Amino acid sequence: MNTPFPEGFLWGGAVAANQLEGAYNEDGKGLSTQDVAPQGIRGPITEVPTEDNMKLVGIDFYHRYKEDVKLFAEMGFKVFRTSIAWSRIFPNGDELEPNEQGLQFYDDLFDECHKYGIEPLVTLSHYETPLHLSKQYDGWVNRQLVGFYERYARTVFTRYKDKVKYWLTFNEINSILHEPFMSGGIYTPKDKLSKQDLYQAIHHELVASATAVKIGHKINPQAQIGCMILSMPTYPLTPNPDDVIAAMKSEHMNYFFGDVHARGVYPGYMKRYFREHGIEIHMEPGDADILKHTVDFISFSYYVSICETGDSSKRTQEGNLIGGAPNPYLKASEWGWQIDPQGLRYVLNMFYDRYQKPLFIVENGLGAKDELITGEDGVPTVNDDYRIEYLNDHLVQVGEAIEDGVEVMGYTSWGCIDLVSASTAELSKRYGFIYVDRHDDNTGTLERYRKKSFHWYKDVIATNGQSLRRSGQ
Ligand code: BGP
Repeated sequence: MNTPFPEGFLWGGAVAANQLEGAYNEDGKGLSTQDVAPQGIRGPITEVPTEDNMKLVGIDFYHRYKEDVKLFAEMGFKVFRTSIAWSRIFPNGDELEPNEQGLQFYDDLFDECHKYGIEPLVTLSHYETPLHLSKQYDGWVNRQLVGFYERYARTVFTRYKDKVKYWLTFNEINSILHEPFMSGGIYTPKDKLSKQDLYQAIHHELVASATAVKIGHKINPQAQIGCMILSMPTYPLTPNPDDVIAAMKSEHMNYFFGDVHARGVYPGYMKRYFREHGIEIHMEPGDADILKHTVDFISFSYYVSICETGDSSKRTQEGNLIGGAPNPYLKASEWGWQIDPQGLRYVLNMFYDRYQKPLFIVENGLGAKDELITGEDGVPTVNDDYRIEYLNDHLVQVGEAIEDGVEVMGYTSWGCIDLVSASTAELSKRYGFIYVDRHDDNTGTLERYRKKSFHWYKDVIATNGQSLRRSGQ
């Protein structure tokens, strides 16, 4: 077949527990940081869960996963990325014994995937620290979190040894720089959090991540354990060297996380940053050795690229968590995220040049408003040509990167079934191939319907990418 995608390429889709499972207080689950964040990342948090929090119900995946996995199988998924809700396994996070009902749920889910030959790809921590760890310990600022996370990781690695081969340690680990509560469970408000505490928290996560790699390999030598980075290629706004250096510095802030995960040491530019900002990372004996347990592969999300400039008055763009200056050559989504398919080829090359490790694109997609219509067969559907175009153009660029020699393990498009948005907590920001009848005012039947993109993606997978259309074709 005339396709750049290698045989065995892992096609699939991605979700996160807190954005679709619902059942936030069932079967012994404890509260997580998401259960008190009804308005998404930047909104205020509440004392207790409130009814307007769409995530409490999600799309009721907890009770409907069999129907959903069947639909994924119909599309031909080879892999399904989801996360384990830490607070289902350790409701408060600091218990000594896990919650059996929580463990059983994921046993059943992974069995269901295997029934159809779908390999689970599991994120240990996807924006949902147990709330107790956040409130009582201030999240990852506290060194004790390393031990709690280790116990959790050991528990699930052991339990799912024969069911899960691919693991990710922290979702978009670098997002803690911008969203310390959601990403790092840090309860101290962002404007009161010192750089010292922030970078100490990051150190704890990096140590925890490397510890997970170490124990994961011990428990199952076949396990493939990766880090997960929010990628955002940064272009200089102009050829002005000030802009070029500003772009380089911005890239460093994100590469820092990949560098430690892939090379096992702190890079020189971060040591300089620490010196210049009066930050002293407290390292315990053994930390430097632990960090040497580097990841098997690098995974990342990709939605947008940004521009950087030395002139801070030009930095206005709203992007996926990280701002920047708008790129005059690119169009944006309805939520202002600039669309740049070639940026994906670029970032794949950059990561591969830097690390020479296999790469996995574990998030990419278009959040858009969909209109449910009656299809020719009388069944409701969505004509989401805009989503097809977005995904097609990005996948063509993945093919280009593979032609460039980049080793790409797979691609899981974000929100393969409609779910609650992380940044805005809306359901109307839809990414799925499968439409879910649920709305921002909490109404809806929760019925599932195949969109046009469902059939399109099925074809892409069946032909291993041969059906993708390059522009002009
Ligand atoms: C990433 C998160 C996901 C996801 C995605 C889309 O940052 O890892 O959890 O939600 O972005 O973002 P949003 O849901 O805000 O549109």
